Amino acid sequence: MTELERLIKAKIPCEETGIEIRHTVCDICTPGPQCGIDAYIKDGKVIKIEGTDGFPSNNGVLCTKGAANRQYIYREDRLKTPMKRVGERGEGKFEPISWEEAMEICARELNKVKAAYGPEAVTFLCGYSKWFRPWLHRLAYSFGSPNYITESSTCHTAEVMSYNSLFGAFSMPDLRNTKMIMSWGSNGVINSYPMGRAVLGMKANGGKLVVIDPRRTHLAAKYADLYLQPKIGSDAAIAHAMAKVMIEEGLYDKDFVEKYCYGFDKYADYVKQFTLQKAEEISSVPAADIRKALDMFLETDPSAILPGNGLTHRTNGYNVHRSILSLMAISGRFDRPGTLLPCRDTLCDSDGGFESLEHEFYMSRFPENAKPRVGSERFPLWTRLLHDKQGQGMDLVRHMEEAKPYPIKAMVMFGVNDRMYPESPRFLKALKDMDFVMATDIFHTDVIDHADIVFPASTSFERGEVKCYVGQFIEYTRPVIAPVHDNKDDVEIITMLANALDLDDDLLRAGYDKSVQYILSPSGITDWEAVKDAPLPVRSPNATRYVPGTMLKNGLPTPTGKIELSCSVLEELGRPDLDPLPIHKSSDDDADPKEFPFILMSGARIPNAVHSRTHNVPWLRSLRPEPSADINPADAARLGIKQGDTIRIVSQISSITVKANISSISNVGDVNMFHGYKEANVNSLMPIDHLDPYTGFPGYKQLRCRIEKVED
Ligand SMILES: Nc1nc2c(c(=O)[nH]1)N[C@H]1C(S)=C(S)[C@@H](COP(=O)(O)OP(=O)(O)OC[C@H]3O[C@@H](n4cnc5c(=O)[nH]c(N)nc54)[C@H](O)[C@@H]3O)O[C@H]1N2
Ligand SMILES: Nc1nc2c(c(=O)[nH]1)N[C@H]1C(S)=C(S)[C@@H](COP(=O)(O)OP(=O)(O)OC[C@H]3O[C@@H](n4cnc5c(=O)[nH]c(N)nc54)[C@H](O)[C@@H]3O)O[C@H]1N2
Ligand SMILES: [Mo]
Repeated sequence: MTELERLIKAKIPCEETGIEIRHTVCDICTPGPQCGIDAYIKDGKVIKIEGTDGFPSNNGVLCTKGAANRQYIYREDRLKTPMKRVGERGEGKFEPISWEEAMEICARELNKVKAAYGPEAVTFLCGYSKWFRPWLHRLAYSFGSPNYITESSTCHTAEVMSYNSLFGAFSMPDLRNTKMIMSWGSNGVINSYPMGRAVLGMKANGGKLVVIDPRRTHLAAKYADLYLQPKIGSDAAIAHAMAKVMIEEGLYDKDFVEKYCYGFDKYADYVKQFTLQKAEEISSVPAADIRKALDMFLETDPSAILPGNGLTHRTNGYNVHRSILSLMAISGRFDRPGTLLPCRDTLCDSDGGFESLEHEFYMSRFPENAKPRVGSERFPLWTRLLHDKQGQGMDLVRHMEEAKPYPIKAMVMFGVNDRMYPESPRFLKALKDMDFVMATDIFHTDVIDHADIVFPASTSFERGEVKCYVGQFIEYTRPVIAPVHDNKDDVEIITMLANALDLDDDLLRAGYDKSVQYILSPSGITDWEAVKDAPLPVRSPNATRYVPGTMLKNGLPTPTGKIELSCSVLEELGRPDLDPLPIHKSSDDDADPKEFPFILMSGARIPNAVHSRTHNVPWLRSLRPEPSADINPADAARLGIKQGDTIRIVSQISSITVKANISSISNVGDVNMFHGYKEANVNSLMPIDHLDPYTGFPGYKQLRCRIEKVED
């Protein structure tokens, strides 16, 4: 081997090898982390990646998914060119067409639907990807449709609703300054590395950790000072028992409650029935452990509860989440260092340290005299508590099927996968009845097969974009490679569509750089090219840090101006099925417990997958090659199931076949499985109406089922 061949084999970046390092970010995962990547490029191809040293979210490290980016971007199943459907919807027969022709067809068909049924008959829908959302949002409104909907109908928004109803603002525990964390249905070491690192950092500094999770997670087993393993969905009973002790023993913060809380008497009266013994009966957590967790929480100051999204994935999820936040309120742990602090959104759910014009960017285009959004009548609390103003997508399939209160006739979809929805096959079926369907994705999915016009989207390596990070940093990337195929990034696609539709919207039609710089103009940054050139994210001149105590001083942005232990919006709505108090509910489901004795928790995060998008990445798939469900050894022994046996999970509406993974991570009586697999779609088990009536959120983490061994 020559010296040069050796250098190339070792992927050494230098002039002789022609290998260059260019900087980008990972976009496989949730907003917040989006880690810095050094991409090694040779002859226009990515040959290796590393985490960027000094980058705020990852400082040189990449997780399993991030490390697999090279395989992700060069996947065989990528969409390679714009396409037009030639067979039936769902058949997957397409022919390539030019970008211009495809755009013309979209403009013509969307305008046809608008003329025949009104603009609201076109729904603009997007999945998990966040970076292009403000542009899609504005596109919907500029087109005249109020129906902008995202996967947030199942993700983070129920938590936002819970925070908004108590505090009037989304808040986060101040993990860096707290001395004790109660990680309640949250698993940062797998779900969000910056959060996980903060929790472990607190532990390393001598802080205390309580974990409350039905699954014996790595965090619970390895790091918790105290671990409570409740029955799935029993958490409100535990929270209320803690509140009762605090109130009856005078351990709550009386002055704080008097000054800042609304509805305390009603709440105190309600929680009276939850003795520690009753909470033990409901949750199976020993009363003494509940008491011990409470004492650890109260004896350490500051201390904080970190509740997870997963808590809201049940039909009483909003109340479970609120019952936990109420403990922060009555213990006076809000708006001071080390407790809960209100957050700010600069761009796409991340805080860059200043108020941007993002909200203004789309709301200024909100159509006059718009019809009610999808889901807004069925889920009035959703509409009332969200400042963000989008439809609740869990009513979309019903709306498409019934055409009530008005018809939906066309879909404009960006990165949508049916497997995120309960009873997923119904979404595909409803697509078949549309007049027109347009879809973009990076990969060829079942939804793509149901579209009339398809656009191939770019990965974060092939586009430039802005991200914001905790600590008030802004990152602005440039593409590090040319598009791998004839693909374009989502905002380019939106811009082309806005132009093809000839919308009266110069800013949207001007493209990404102009509009993102408008949105971020309050940052005080004027030389954006310098931000793009910077080796690491920069801080804006106008960035400020939130000063704890400001919100309490200025009055809370709730209708009563106080922290609401009883939700005043619900009191005013007066719906008998929506209780203003965070009530506990024992059963979640109308399935017969004798016929369906197990509780299925689907979608607790695993290290090697993000939803549906990574199941086709070979390195990631190799870590857990087959769809599998965790069942407790005691249940497995009772049913005669051995490790690796094939089992059937049966719900009221359907069944799937998977491998059994016998593990004490799952509690007795629980089954736990990840979602998004094409060959075993766990969401096909879930009835479309298995929803929380307050938020519209699906009960992903609590569904009755039974397990059957499949004989070979
Ligand atoms: N059973 C169960 N179901 C769940 C959950 C659960 O816990 N359990 N969790 C829910 C939650 S919280 C969420 S957030 C949803 C997420 O659910 P989805 O939104 O379905 O998430 P993904 O499968 O990651 O992404 C959807 C599609 O976007 C495509 N995509 C990726 N990047 C881009 C891009 O840059 N541009 C475009 N145009 N497309 C892109 C992917 O290829 C994929 O086909 O799932 C929900 N579904
Ligand atoms: N690796 C990976 N990371 C991800 C994602 C991914 O797909 N893969 N998705 C991202 C997205 S979109 C989101 S929304 C977040 C979700 O973030 P989280 O909500 O934090 O994630 P989950 O893993 O769904 O749930 C966290 C924990 O809640 C527990 N839990 C479930 N039901 C109950 C219950 O009834 N009571 C209690 N006490 N605990 C319960 C689960 O066992 C799990 O360990 O993760 C993000 N991070
Ligand atoms: Mo999510």
